[in-house]
Amino acid sequence: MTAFAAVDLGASSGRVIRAEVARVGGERRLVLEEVARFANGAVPDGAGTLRWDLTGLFGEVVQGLRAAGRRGPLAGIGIDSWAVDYGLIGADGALVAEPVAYRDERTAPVIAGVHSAVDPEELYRIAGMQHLPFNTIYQLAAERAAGGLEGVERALLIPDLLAYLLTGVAVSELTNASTTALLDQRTRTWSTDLLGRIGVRAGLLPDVVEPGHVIGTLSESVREATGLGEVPVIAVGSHDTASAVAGIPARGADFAYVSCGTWSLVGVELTEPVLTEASRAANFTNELGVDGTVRYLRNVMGLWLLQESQRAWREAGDPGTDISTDITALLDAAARVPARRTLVDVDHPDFLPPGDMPARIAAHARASGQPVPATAAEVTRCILDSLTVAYRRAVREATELSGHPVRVLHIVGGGSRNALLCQAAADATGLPVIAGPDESTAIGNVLVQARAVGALTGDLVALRAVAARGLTLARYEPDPTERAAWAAAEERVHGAEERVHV
Ligand code: LRH
Repeated sequence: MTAFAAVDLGASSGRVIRAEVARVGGERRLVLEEVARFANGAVPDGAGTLRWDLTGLFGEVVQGLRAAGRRGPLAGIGIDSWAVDYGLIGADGALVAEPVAYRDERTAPVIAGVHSAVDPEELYRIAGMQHLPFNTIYQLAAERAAGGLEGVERALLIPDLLAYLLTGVAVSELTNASTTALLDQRTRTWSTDLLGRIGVRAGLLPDVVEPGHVIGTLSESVREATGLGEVPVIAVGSHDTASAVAGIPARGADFAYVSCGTWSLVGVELTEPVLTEASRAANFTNELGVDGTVRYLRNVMGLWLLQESQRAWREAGDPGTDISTDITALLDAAARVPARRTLVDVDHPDFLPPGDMPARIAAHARASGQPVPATAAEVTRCILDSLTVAYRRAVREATELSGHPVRVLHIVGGGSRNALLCQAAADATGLPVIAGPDESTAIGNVLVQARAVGALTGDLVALRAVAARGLTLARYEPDPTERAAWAAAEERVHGAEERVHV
């Protein structure tokens, strides 16, 4: 038996999972145990900038590793988190400030300037990223414009930053590096050309390493704080979506996926990027994955809309909406609301920053002449139906633009437990949905570590087969009588798009 710790940080919570590669009846399988869970969230600092409490998160990670180590020795530690954000390291080797969070609006004034230095068509041909206002290229341009890069030694993406704090070694892990829009898809390394054009010195970002690379071992102070020995910190698919997709229990290649958490990442897995103008226009991204794979997907706004709605209801403390804090009761009530009554374009930029989502949804409903969702259940139904429309559209366009055949839709992550959403996704796409596991990110993280130290062998298909053993997955068959209604719903949302001005 060999055990690993997977540190998985999401935008709303983080966890440390201890995973054993065990032998059960002559077969290898993974046995996971969550040893620590803690809240996360971006909060405005005194100057109104949204920041992550990285120092607090690091403390939680250290405590989580301590808890993992108490249960027995560890053969590796792997870290994954949300993409695009970074922390800056000064000449003294310490963090300059808590990292700015991607929902902060600091990039708005610099995007046009970046696009005049590199036009978006050329940028896509080099880096292959969906245009998102928070891509690291814009964040670094904003940072530089504000003088924030002066005297800075390194910029480290969040998992690389945590690995640095654990080991003292600075690297840039490939999968997450690809989300910066500063990586050249052809060479799979930093584009010094792009960095130069936004005025960022090439050495700011450390050398790129592949998932499976051993970054270093725990520093002495971390060994003391965790009670662990010289455990290697191993680069995994450090972009959480890379690990989530590596952990999908797929049997072959002909699948689409929704990695469903704060975001919904919807697409297919390819062996080559699609860098065409049609793909750029459709806003599809080519994130790099484990073993040379490409995640060809669209970022769909995801359960963020529901998470923020729940926050608004909690803060309002309205007793009439008290089911809103109990997710099971809320989803039950939403299931009783008639389907597709009100639909919004979940990817509208209005929904990106934190704030009062029920009010923003109401404004969109009003502006497009639809019934305004009045109760928490109605708002929830509107969000889930609108997400389903976005899934239908993204799956269809991903297969059309890539030519990749798809036979089944895997839904992984926390949203895979949402039966209403999974059934709707099956009905809307016409594909059978296999739902689960919800901890596929931790699974993908561990698979890469286990192979790096020789506890598992084989390609991604073989690794996924190990992870799939012993899992109980739900299956949702598409109801063909629902298909036309979803097609009409998609038409309604995207036909109505131009008319919505709020
Ligand atoms: C999901 C995710 C997604 C990114 C976003 C910033 O957690 O990593 O893939 O685009 O966060």
